[in-house]
Amino acid sequence: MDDASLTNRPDLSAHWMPFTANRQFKADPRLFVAAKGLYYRTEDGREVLDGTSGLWCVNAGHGRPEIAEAVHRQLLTLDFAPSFQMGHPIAFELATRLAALTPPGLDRLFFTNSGSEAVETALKIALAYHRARGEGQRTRFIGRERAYHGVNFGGMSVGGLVNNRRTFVTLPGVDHLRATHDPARSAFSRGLPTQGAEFADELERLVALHGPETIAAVIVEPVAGSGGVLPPPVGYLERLRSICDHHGLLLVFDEVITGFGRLGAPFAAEYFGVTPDMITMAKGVTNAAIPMGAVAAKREIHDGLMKGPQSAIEFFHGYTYSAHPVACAAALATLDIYERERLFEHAAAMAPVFEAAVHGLRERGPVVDIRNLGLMAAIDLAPRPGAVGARGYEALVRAYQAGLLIRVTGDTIALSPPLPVGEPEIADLSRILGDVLESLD
Ligand code: PXG
Ligand code: PLP
Repeated sequence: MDDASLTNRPDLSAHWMPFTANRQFKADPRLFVAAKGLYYRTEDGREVLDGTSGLWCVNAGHGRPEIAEAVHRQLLTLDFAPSFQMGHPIAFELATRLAALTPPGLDRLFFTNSGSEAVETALKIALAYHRARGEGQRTRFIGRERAYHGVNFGGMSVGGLVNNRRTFVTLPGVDHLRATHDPARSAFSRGLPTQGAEFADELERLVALHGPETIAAVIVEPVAGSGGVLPPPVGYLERLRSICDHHGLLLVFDEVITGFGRLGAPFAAEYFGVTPDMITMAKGVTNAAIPMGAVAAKREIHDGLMKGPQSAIEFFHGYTYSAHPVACAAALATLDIYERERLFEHAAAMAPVFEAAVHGLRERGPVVDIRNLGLMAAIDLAPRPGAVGARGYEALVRAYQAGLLIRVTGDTIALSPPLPVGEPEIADLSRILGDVLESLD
């Protein structure tokens, strides 16, 4: 760090940083000042390979001029239009484009500004839909342990990460399936674990416990992301689908991370060939250039709410910035890039290279498990006795210093490079990370 960059550094005290060890960070900050393609630039002028697509969101790589130009144009054409009782054309255009990308049948889109808001919206749609069908007693939700569904009260409640829950009250009437991770049988699985489809049968147990007629929806990430990249066992999602069908429960796939090519398909639903009733999405929809999220709902769900007099507002829900014109413009430009550059196909082609690279790190340090699917992977480190998370944090700092951005929660390293990643960058990523892992004591 040279002195000039230090004197340029702003005062760090007022910004209360999200999900950050604020005091530790501010004592030794890591600031990015620019980004292009697969690389960030730090305030001291170093290039850092983006091994995480920012926060699993910059799927097309950084600094895309097409998106910047679309945003600029839109701001000067129509910066904002009221979202309630007024409309603007590209919101409809974007909904139609997204409906063509989601699985057949899920062709009604409700826009939000984040994944957290998409989750709240999906839960509320489930309640409203059942109520409109005369099953208003279906108010319970089933989530899963180790799930992340954002930070608002609904998503936190169906989520299963203890640190997100322990300080706050959660909604009543929520139960959880067990997480599918089963290291005793499935450590170092490549792709889907072959064991564990029967974990889905817990849903039958919860249904029997609460009564099927009391449950509105089941929400799962097709591949748990924040909880540590936990691919579902072979057959698990299919089994959840059939239990939901049998008891009239809606199945929601939270695809905030798995959507937009992360698995080499538009959505995980297509990748797995399992069709949920709703999909929540965010992040990659705009390549993270402008915040946006959405819920794709089955047409029957939407149509089930289109009742009553024409003048009635059918669903009492929405955000000031639902379908914000600038976010819509960014999303349309992003979808164009995905299509033109065939980025989902490219991600599918790179997935085996990525799998081989990450599993090649098994002997390079205190590694106890490695999991992967598509362009997402996690490496579990053995916690240092008495200091859970210390090795993980050291790995983050050393990788950053060595020119690689990784994501760490506790002692789990997560990797999710931008979809245009090629063999040379995958090789760099595994070389740098291998050295970092070996340096850990
Ligand atoms: N659902 C899922 C499945 C997510 O992964 C959200 C909802 C919430 O989205 P917003 O846009 O409100 O953050 C997410 C977000 C990480 C990490 O490193 C993951 C997320 C966000 C920030 C960090 O694991 N996932
Ligand atoms: N709080 C107040 C006082 C508001 O007026 C509004 C919106 O009008 C909100 C919260 C919700 O904000 P948003 O629609 O951006 O989610």
